[in-house]
Amino acid sequence: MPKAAVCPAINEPLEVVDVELDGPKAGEVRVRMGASGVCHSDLSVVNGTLLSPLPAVLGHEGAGVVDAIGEGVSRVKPGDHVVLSFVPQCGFCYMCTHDSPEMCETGFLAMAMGAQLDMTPRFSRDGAALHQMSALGTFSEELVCPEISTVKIDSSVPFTSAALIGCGVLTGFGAAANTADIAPGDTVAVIGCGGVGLNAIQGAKWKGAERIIAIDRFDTKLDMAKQFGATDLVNATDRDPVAQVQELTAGRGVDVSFEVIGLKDTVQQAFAMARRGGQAIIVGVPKMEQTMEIPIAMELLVNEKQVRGSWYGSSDVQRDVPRLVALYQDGTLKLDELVSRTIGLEGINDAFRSMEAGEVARSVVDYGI
Ligand code: COD
Ligand code: ZN
Ligand code: ZN
Repeated sequence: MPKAAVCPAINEPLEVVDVELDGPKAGEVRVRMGASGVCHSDLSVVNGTLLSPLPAVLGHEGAGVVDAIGEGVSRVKPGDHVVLSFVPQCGFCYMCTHDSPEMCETGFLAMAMGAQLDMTPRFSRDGAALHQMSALGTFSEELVCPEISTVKIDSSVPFTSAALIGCGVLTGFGAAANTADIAPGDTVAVIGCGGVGLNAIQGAKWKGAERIIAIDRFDTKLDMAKQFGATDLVNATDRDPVAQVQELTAGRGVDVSFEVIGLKDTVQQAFAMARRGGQAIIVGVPKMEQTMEIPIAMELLVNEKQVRGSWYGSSDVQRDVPRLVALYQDGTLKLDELVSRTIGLEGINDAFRSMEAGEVARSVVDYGI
């Protein structure tokens, strides 16, 4: 019986309890978890910003070792180390075959249902089904997930660092590397330097951006942004960040801006600080009812500005996870530095508090295997 952190209902603290886990069915694998990052979207499920069926085992950013496989599984075998993808990518649906596996139709259904591809979850408690966030539920010592949610990695990568690839790194790095059109020498701005924003900075640097303007409310986050490649630091609480960016760019604005928080105000700021012909890439997800205002004549037409959403960093996980692991191994990609603290499952509620207080890039649950 694995121990897991269960979210019983919106606005309730997570409960760490023993849960039942069924074995893997056809096309599924059982993974003994090595580590799980605590991401802002886990908190968004708890506070109701992100709708996900409850009660559920939360957690969607993890890595571990395969310990059993269901019928027909060929991608991985027991003993393999894997990073888990929070979007199952089938490779066959319309979106997967149109260069958009991050929007896999098969995967989205399972995610929306908080279940496996057959729409049933494998966790239960006292006989009642428990949903699995993103078809995973990485806040559990063990889980069962679709084979297509796993990507095999080199066993030399520590689980606490590998785990972060599964959400924060793919989302942030991919927004810059895959979604945005960044050319060598460009100037970019990243609004929000949490675990995901720091990876957008790393991705922009990898694409050859020359100036990277980091924007946050906390100087502690800006100091981290500098370590990750930012060249200019803007504290948004001092003065209007758009005005500060205009001053840093001779009044022109940036080639590409990233919003990595999920607030209407900062989405508007990202759009305003993009130069004529520039791009605003929206990574954060605001509340469902939020809309954005765009002056059509001046901004869309005359200024030819683009605004583009980036879901899961437009990632193809089978292509991008091995690329990120290689960049980590050659020292280009910082992962260890993203781990601010390691905790046990019982520390998750406090990890949410420290995330909101701006104390950490990432808290990571270390299962100690
Ligand atoms: N101005 C400047 N900075 C701000 C402001 C503001 N008004 N408000 C907050 N910030 C800073 C905070 O100080 C913090 O440093 C940062 O913004 C947010 O960081 P975290 O660590 O709280 O959040 P992340 O990096 O873990 O997650 C950010 C996301 C944008 C990914 C997340 O919040 C979100 O919207 N997730 C949904 C998008 C998505 O892809 N979800 C799928 C699974 S994550
Ligand atoms: Zn996440
Ligand atoms: Zn698909």
